[in-house]
Amino acid sequence: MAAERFAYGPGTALVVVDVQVDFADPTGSLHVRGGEEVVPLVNAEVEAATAAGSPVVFTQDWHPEHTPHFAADGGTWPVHCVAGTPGAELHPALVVPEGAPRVRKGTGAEDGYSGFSELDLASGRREATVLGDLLDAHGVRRIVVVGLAGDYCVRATALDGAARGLAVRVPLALTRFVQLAEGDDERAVAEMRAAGVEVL
Ligand code: VGL
Ligand code: ZN
Repeated sequence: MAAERFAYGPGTALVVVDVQVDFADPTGSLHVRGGEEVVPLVNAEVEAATAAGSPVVFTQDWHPEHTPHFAADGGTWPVHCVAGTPGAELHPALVVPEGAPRVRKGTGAEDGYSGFSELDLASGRREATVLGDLLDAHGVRRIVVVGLAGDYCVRATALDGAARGLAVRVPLALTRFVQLAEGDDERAVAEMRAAGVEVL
């Protein structure tokens, strides 16, 4: 794959999705296969973006102990990224520039796959996180979405970004997929491309 680099600058933000211990570390409770491999690559991207004056935003999956998002409470997933626990921390090897904003999602009874919004599973209502306003405040028109996982939070963030009218890029080298079902990676890529996301 071409190691093409996004032309970073103030109008372009780097959104680093959920590079947290539970996803990115082999000891994590919802380890995404190969997640640890993206950490140094994401670090290089953070450095390139920062050097060019791009805002860099970090998202964190940030759940209560009980949520319909977890299998134990009727949902899909093993318990992961419980607010304030070590598993919810950003991966210790991840470079986080001082003052870089963190957007926490899935904090209530929601599926918080997208960095931009949360879906309340009980009411079916979708509510915005601070990410959209934050990017607007910086005059951002383009985003690069990297991190974990390609078939869930990266995909949902990229789709929401495109729906907001942003130009969105997803470099596949900087993500990994959960693959609950075989082919989820290809389906996620196809869905993103169909929505106008540039998947590299
Ligand atoms: C995610 C599954 C459950 C993700 C979050 O960050 O992609 N996946 N919660
Ligand atoms: Zn989650």
